[in-house]
Amino acid sequence: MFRALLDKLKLGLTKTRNLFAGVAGLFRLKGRVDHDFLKELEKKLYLADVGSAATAGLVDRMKQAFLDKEIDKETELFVRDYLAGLLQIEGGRDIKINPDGPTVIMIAGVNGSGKTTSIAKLAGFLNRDGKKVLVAACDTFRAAAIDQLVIWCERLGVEIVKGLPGSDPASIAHDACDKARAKGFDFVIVDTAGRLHTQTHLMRELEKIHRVTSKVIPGSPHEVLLVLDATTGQNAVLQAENFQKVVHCTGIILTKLDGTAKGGSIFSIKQRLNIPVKFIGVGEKIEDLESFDPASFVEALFSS
Ligand SMILES: Nc1nc2c(ncn2[C@@H]2O[C@H](COP(=O)(O)OP(=O)(O)O)[C@@H](O)[C@H]2O)c(=O)[nH]1
Ligand SMILES: [Mg+2]
Repeated sequence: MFRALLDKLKLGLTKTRNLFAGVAGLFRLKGRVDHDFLKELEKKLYLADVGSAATAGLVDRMKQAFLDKEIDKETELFVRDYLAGLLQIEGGRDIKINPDGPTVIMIAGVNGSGKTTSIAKLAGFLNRDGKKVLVAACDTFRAAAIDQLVIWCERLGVEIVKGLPGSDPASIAHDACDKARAKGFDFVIVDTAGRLHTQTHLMRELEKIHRVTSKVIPGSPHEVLLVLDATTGQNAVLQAENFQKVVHCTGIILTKLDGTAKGGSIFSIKQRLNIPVKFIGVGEKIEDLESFDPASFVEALFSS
């Protein structure tokens, strides 16, 4: 991994790194992998929010492979590889691309999780890569949500399809997909509301947007990315399980990792939901979105 990228990731993960320094520190000790060491490892992983199932699994494997052996580089590498392995999913980080036309990415998540900011970051990311991006402002529930997206798009020089506050989100999604197909856009990114009158209402609306896009562009949305706020820790898992019941989410954008020491909860989120984390948010600026790579993530947590 490029030094500059690793340094940026380390900076974004400062708070979580402070906790993982406790884990990494154990491997700087002289001695053997004995029961005290394993107990201490278990405690430190637990404190780092890795979650009980992942922690128990790791400590157990460590015991089988290294009991009574010297604590050295190899034991540390084992832990790093194990943790990175927990986050690995085949083809995990790639966006599924539509070979026959625009790729539709639908963004879901509760209010305040960072959907709109992540859309701006993602649009910027794709735009810099030379892709033609169209944004659909389908969070029509709050006028401010539309304005926020308009401002981002102006700044980025990215086109947006929007309607009046309170208008039907599915019809905006429809218009955006239509336009993208007709004008040869590479991507359509669809913003959605995070809260309506009721949970049922919200979920029905998401289903409807989903249905409408697939009618205009068959096979779409190609990705449904669920935005989860890392600062909420285990609560994020519950939110995700609720969303999964209605729309099949294909990936996660885990935001606000810069603002929390709970970054270790990524391990239990991934284990419980078994959907890949595709992007992580490490700040409020447009460039603070990273394509997620398990090995680099773990390296950033462990390296001094
Ligand atoms: N520190 C930090 N703040 C973020 C990040 N992503 C989003 N935010 C902030 O979280 C707040 C809510 O974001 P917004 O995109 O409006 O959430 P939405 O309601 O889901 O659309 C805003 O103040 C954002 O600046 C991140 O990765 N790091
Ligand atoms: Mg929003």
